[in-house]
Amino acid sequence: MTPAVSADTGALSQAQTDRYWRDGFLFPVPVISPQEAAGYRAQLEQMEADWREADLPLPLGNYMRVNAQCVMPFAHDLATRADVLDVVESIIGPDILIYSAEFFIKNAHTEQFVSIHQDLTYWGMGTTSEMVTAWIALSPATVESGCMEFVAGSHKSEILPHADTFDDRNLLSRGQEVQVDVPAEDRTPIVLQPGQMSLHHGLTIHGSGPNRSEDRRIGMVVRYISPRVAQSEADTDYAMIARGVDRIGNFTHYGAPRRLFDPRGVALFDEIRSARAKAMMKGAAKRKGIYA
Ligand SMILES: O=C(O)CCC(=O)C(=O)O
Repeated sequence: MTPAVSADTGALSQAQTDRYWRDGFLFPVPVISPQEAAGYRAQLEQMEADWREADLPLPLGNYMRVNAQCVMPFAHDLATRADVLDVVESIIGPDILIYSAEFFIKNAHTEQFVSIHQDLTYWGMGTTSEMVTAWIALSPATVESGCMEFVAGSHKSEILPHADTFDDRNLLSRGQEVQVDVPAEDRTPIVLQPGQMSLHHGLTIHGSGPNRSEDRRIGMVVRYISPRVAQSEADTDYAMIARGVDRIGNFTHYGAPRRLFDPRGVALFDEIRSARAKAMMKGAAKRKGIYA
């Protein structure tokens, strides 16, 4: 079990960062209290109740699944908390951009899953190590509820061949699956309690199974990048400054949403979605799901 982050600075210890770079992931890292996690979950579920039937340009699930930081103030708030950013800074340095905040939710007793994949496959960012994903648990992520599984050391490989499945139960944009066999003994279950997070590298092979538990499995996933990351597939790309400065200018920046689904945020969401579709759907035989 990974010890708590250092009490004085909030940064990871040298042993923890060494472990991240050795394995391609690190967990559990406690970042917020279980009570705070329950508070974010309550805001999320209130939003779902209030906006599920609302007249939004896209289904509510699209706004939850990517770029929630554009339209949901509570998602922006959690993604920019100092306790989270202090940890992220230990991996990618003091200048931190939010690329996307995403809710990966599996309802109780459902068949939804995430096929094993490497995140960077369709991001148009090459094999950069200057991005890290934080997966923050807002409910228990256990083997029973379908927690993620990581393959230690797999971040040291290149981007491996993936095949699209477009399976409706798959939470990924194109149901992409890495074309390698991963024996069960090579998979580490990433068990997290509410308020804990895991970190993973963009090349780490990972996936997750169905939720067989009585509760929803809710993770808020934040993709953080350094300003040095560059987009090479999409014509333009966007990111939000969470900490520090961007002296490079590879991304168009934008501000925090003022309220849930304010029109400016909704328009921005669609602008980003359209721009990224070129990279995210590159080579896909069909357009389906988030980037359709
Ligand atoms: O939440 C999951 O089960 C998978 C999430 C995932 O693929 C990711 O965070 O990159």
